[in-house]
Amino acid sequence: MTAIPGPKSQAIHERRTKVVAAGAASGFPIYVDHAHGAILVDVDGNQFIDLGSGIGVTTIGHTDDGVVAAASRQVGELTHGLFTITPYEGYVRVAELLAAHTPGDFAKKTVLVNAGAEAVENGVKIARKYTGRKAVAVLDHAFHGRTNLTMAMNYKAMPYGLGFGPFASDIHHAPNSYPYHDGLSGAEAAARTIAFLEKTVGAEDLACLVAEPIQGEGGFMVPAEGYLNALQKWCTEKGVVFIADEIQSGMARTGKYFASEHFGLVPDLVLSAKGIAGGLPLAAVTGRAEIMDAAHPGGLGGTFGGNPVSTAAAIAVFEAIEKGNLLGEAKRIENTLKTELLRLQAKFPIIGDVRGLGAMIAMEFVMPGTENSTKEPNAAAVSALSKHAFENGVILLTAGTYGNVIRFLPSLAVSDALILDAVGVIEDALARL
Ligand code: PLZ
Repeated sequence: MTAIPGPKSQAIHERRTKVVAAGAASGFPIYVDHAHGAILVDVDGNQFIDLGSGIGVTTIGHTDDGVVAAASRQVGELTHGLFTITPYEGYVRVAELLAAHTPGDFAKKTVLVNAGAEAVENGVKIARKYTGRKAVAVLDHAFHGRTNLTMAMNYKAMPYGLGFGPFASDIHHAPNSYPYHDGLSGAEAAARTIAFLEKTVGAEDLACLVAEPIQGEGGFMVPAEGYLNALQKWCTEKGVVFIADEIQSGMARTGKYFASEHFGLVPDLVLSAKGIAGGLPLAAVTGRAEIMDAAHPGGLGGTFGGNPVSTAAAIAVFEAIEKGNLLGEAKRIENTLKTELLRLQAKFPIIGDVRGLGAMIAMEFVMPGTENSTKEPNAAAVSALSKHAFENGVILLTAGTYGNVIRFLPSLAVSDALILDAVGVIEDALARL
């Protein structure tokens, strides 16, 4: 409708620069008016194909009819109860749904909180109380949040941590599995991780290992086969709580309720957030009843955790996944998108790797070489591609420790036609580049 950004977006942007903290910077200078399915409409009437879903939040689509109806009904009935004071059924129902859909056939319990970082915090808290141990292990290239503890758990200092310390102590960063770069088998990569933890921490001191089954901000690394299983086995033998951070990879995103299922993993605790409530803030720690119940009554809580409107929306999300066969839709998206991206990779050698599962797919960009491409990160290509896509109506997110990954997190409501439309824009951008 207008040049991007349009005049109305520009006017809001001008006001924003005076009153919004610089730290809360935005990736794109358009202001969204409304959205539905996989389409965002800005205040100037421009439409964008949204391949990011607000970093994997509107997994079942923007303003899904079921979520809108459930949340709207709930707003008129009860907006706040504070579950730990005067409880309500929605919280219990979400805990039942999480117990049913997280991996593992054993008694499970849940605590609901507001956001992903708070779920990570609570997972660690519970693991420490259960084990009586203090140390926490994470993997290289991880992202776990922006609170003090979770900043210490992130791999990347800039922009997440730099200057914001001192950080929580006793956090140990172990090497991960990154098949495109390390070339290690799952067993070899796991032996390296375990050797590191045994040497530098000692299993006896470790309360938990927190791992993203497919790393999100780090660049959608799918670990080598058997890697996570070997880590879980080691954790079980050593009494270390294995926590799967499924905040980005969970809730049907990869074609299973939780990405752990692709690997046959049964984590002790599973962390959910992002897609769980269709855009409303909600997060959860779900896991083995005996571990969850280690936290004493009154030891877990928070004013807004498990808000009634968010829990009503979450129940509608679980219904939508079942009714719309969204696990199947994630596989459809994987087929369409991966086929197209592999075609682009064959044409443009700066696409070093195409990887991911379901609607969590990425391309890693590398520098051209004289004969073959190198594996050196090419962040410039990623910024140029993302900029061109944006100016041509496609919201594309970047990722990766070196900023050289384009990640696709479309809603499961995105049609093949929209995917192909967006790929056309990407192909055009790559040809120009
Ligand atoms: N764990 C695996 O992906 C959030 C970060 C957005 P919150 N990822 C998006 C940003 O710029 O801060 C995330 C994640 C994984 C934890 C978190 C943290 O979740 O809901 O953002 O706190």
